[in-house]
Amino acid sequence: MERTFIAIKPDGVQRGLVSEIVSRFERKGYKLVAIKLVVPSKQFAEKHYHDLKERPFFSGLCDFLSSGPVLAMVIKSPHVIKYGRKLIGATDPSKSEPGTIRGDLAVVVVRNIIHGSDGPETAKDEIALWFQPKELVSYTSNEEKWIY
Ligand code: RTP
Repeated sequence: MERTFIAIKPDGVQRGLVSEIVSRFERKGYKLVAIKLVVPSKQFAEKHYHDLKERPFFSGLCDFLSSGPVLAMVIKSPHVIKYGRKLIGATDPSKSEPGTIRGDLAVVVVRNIIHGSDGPETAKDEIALWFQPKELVSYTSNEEKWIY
């Protein structure tokens, strides 16, 4: 069983896409472990994107992430890290396949509406950055035996 961190960025929240995006993960069979709306500080955004600090767009990206509410969530399922990113689609929405979240709902890379952890280590670090352990809810639903 894997857990991954997903964030709907300020553009996705402002455009009213929260329910559309969350429902795509729920319909797939992924289980919600934690979910909250937060406005991250720029310093927090810099921590989240620390791997990109040498990139020319780093400051603008952190300004954007901290510009409004972000829907932060943790979802769990077998294969959720890699396959969740497939559902999200390529970073640049002009190259994302139709049927993916970015392919269907976004147009340009700087407004690509969603983030998903890119590997097991990143998922662990990002979950720990955004959530306290007590915010991660553990439960079993009857539906699970019909999904995996
Ligand atoms: P994310 O972390 O948000 O899921 O995106 P990603 O792994 O698909 O892409 P990454 O290369 O880690 O880039 C992080 C975010 O930076 C923004 N970006 N802006 N101005 C630009 O050329 C540019 N390139 C990337 C995007 O918001 C991307 O999601």
